[in-house]
Amino acid sequence: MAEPRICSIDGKLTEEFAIPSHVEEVKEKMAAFARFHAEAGRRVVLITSGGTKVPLESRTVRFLDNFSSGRRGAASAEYFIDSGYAVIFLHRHHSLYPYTRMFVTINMLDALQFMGGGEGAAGNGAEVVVNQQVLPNIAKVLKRYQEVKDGGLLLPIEFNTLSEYLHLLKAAAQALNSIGSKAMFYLAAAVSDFYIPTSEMPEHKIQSSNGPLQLSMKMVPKILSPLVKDWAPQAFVTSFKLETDASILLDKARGALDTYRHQAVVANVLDSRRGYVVVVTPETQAELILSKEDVKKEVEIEERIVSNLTSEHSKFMTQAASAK
Ligand code: 9Z3
Repeated sequence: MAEPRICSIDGKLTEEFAIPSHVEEVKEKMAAFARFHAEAGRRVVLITSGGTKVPLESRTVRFLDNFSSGRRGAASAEYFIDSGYAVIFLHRHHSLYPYTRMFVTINMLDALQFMGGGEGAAGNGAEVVVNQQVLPNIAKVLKRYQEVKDGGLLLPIEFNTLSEYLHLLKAAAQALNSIGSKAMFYLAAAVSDFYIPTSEMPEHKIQSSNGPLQLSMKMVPKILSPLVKDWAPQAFVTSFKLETDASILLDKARGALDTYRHQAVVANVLDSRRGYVVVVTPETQAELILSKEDVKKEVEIEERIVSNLTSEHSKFMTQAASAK
């Protein structure tokens, strides 16, 4: 019998990528979050962050992953919130997280001091104090984190596998569609271009006794296309373009804008990504560079990226309003 033809990306997503059981519940949460903040006059940005995990076996022992730490997404979330946005943070489980990102390399037990007291051998109720030399800026960061939490300005959503990422991004796009041009997408996650469909994946651990492993992987559908055309057509969409060869970067970024007809591409090279990016729009090209002085003052490039994009977003919203 002939294989059923899967014509659309929607069809492909449903057929080839397992749908996470909680996707509808998460979609409702994201829609309520977007409606609430839009009614309060806030813009909402959906940030994707971190790498994706592509399993090689259905009872997964091995998988393909990539370098992304999630720092770009986590830092940007903080700057978007500082600029008045509410943030949906769609991030890879255990990748860097806004506010806590500054402390992940610190051993928590080195940062705390046991002061005695408490009851019994377990010391329940004992006094424990924070060593602020080990956790620099902890008071300032904690204060800000609590304000953000109390204000309900950050909605974290986790993904782990490529399938979860794809379905949750689709759900997010549909959830944000109702707030029109107030929505921004900031697609900083490093998403795999290749995968093994469930139907072709071995169930059990691949045996090394069978000799060297040859993998044949399919292309992951270009999700930017339906996102821009169908799921959230009124939103401001920023994608990221990563290369290791700087000489092809800008052509690739322009190519993406021509193909998908979205609003902006942040172009970056792997090794220089913390200090240099180019924000490309159909009409403009802005080079953002951190000077030595900036680095000394611990300025982060995400602050510049967010500042550039929020003003592009403002122009976009004004144009959308005047076109009505
Ligand atoms: C990026 O280019 C991000 O800036 C980084 C940030 C992943 C480099 P970190 O997480 O790094 O702070 O360690 N993201 C998009 C990468 C990507 O896979 N882009 C695709 C491409 O270039 C298109 S969506 O083809």
